[in-house]
Order: sequence, then C-alpha cells, then structure tokens
Amino acid sequence: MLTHKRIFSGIQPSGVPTLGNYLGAIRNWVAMQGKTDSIYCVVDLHAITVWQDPKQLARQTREMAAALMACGLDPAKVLIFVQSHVHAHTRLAWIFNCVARIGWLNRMTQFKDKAGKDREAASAGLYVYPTLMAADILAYHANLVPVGDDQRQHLELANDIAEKFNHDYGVAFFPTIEPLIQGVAARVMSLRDGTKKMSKSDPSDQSRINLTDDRDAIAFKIRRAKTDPEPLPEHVSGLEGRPEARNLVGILAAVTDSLPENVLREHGGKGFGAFKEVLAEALIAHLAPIQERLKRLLDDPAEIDRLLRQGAEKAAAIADPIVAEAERIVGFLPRG
Ligand code: AQP
Repeated sequence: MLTHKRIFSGIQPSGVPTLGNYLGAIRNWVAMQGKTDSIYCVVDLHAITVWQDPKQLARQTREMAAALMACGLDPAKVLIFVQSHVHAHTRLAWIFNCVARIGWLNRMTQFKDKAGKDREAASAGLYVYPTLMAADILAYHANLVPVGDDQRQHLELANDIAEKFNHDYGVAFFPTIEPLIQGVAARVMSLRDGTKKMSKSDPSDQSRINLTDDRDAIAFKIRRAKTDPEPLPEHVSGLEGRPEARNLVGILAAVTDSLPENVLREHGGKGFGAFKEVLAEALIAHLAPIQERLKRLLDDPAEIDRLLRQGAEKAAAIADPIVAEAERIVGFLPRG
C-alpha cells in the first residue's frame, strides 16, 4: 500500500475553463505544485458522456491543457496529459464498473443534475462517470484529490469502490483517497442563479466568467449578475439566504486573497452597483496575466501536443503496472 502522497485531479475539456474551475480547482493545484508528486489530466473520456462536437473537442482539449499551463502548472514539475492517451484508465474503469453497485450510482446527484428530467435519454457513460473517475485516481494509486466541493460525493464513491475491491479480492491494494477541498471559493455559483454551480457547459454564457473573457465581457457579466435589492451586509451572517450576494463576496475574497468577513468589513452597507465595479476590476486584474500567457501558448499548438505526448508517456509508465496488477488480482490471464 502506498505511503507517500500522490495527487491526481482532472478537468473536462467540455468548454473554456471557468472562474469556478479556476478558483475551485486549478488555482489550488498550482499552489501545491512542487510539494508532492502531482498528476493532472484533461479528461476527454469524461467529456463525451454528453455530446461534444468532434472538432471542438479536439480544440478544447488542447486549449484546456494550455489553460492549465497558463494558470501556472509547469509540465516540468507535474504531469499533464490527456486521459484517452493512457489506456490504463479505461481498463481499470471496466473492472470498477463490475465492482460498483447500481444502488451506489443511483445516489449520485451529478448524474441527476446532468441527466435532467429525461434520464432514460442520458448516455450510459454519464451514469458510470464516477467509476471512470475512481479509475483515473486509483490507476496511479493517488491518495489526494484536490477538487471543488461539487465532486465530494464522487470521491466517497471512489473510496467505496476501492474498499469493495480490496475486500472482495482479499487484498490491500487500493489506497484510501482523501478529498482536498480548499479555499473560500470551493463552490463558485452561476451569475444568473446563486443556487446553481457555475459551469462551463451552462447554456447561458452570462452565467459564468470564462478564463478567456476580455475586459468588457467580464465587466458586462458582473454588472448583469443577479443580485437582490438589499445592500451588502456588514457581517457574514447577513449573507444567510442571499446566495447571489454570498457568491459575489466569495469571488472577491478569493481573487484578492482575502476572506468574506474582510470583504464585508470594507464593502458592507454598499449597494451592488458600486460593489460590482470593484469586483469586475479585481477580476480583470487577476485574470490578465493568465490570459496573456494563454495567448502565447496557443500560438504554438505543436509544442502543446508535444508536451501532452510526453506527459502521457510518463503517466502510462506509472499507471500500466498498477492496472496490470489489478487485472492479475481479478484473475485475468497475463498478456505475455
Ligand atoms: N462552480 C465551481 N466551483 C468550484 N469548483 C468547480 N469545479 C467545477 N465547477 C466549479 C471544479 O473544477 C474541476 C474540474 O471540473 P470538470 O471540468 O471536470 O467538471 P465539472 O465539475 O462538471 O465542471 P463544469 O465546469 O461544470 O463542467 P461541465 O459544464 O462540462 O460539467 C473539478 O475539481 C470541479 O470540482
């Protein structure tokens, strides 16, 4: 059983990364860089659990990898690669499909949210999304998973799968996974509905800040963000029952490395008009250097592809022996 800490996390190339992806996940990944062995994956297999235009998927996969690098992940210090390039993920996912119970998958709220009212029409892939996610992590014997708060339930399921595998086969093979859910913006909400998470695939572009949004788009979206008619409260307790206000205060706290109570100390009592101007300026200033780096990286797509191929080779060198051992435990005949 693994004793050192290894981080794994993934992000879907299902659109342009949002402020939610950045504050809830990517920024924390960058902060942990160099502290421990870390593996980050652009999860295209997960993305196709809902329809993706093939040309766009390829472009978005490259752009997502570039965005991770632009946010500060350094391929010389961490592994960055594309999920479909390392076959160990799907090999282990199949085993996990046979370990996980349908009753467990039935409880997953992300499936219910994403499938919507017409569950019968959802893809089987969307239903087994969490078993692939468990395989992503456990194929590397990773034990620390930094994610946004929305992924907590999937990680609990991954631990149930690992435990059941170990129990059924009488081994101590897969480690226990610890979620790392950090920061004042572990769950950034939609700008149009403070009860829904900000999502790159939300049909409304105004619901989110994309990392590629220019100055005007950011200012416009923040100005149009849904709020309530009351001024900002003086204390965090006053955010109770005001999801939109809580969200905007959380975002400003996150991008200014502050805390919601400090933001309210400074802005409590103000109306949203003035507060939104401050928030928009802070966001624009925070994202500008990332956007510049992203533009430069995207000028050389061949280099991004080269880095991704290199990442995949290194990732396969870790995952292949672990998954081969899982297959041996299950009783598959070794392949030569
Ligand atoms: N709104 C959010 N607030 C905080 N964290 C978030 N994450 C996503 N949305 C928020 C975190 O970002 C990481 C990558 O997520 P993903 O791309 O794998 O899938 P997702 O969670 O389904 O993100 P999206 O943006 O909502 O994608 P789509 O629209 O394609 O489903 C994860 O760590 C997640 O927690």
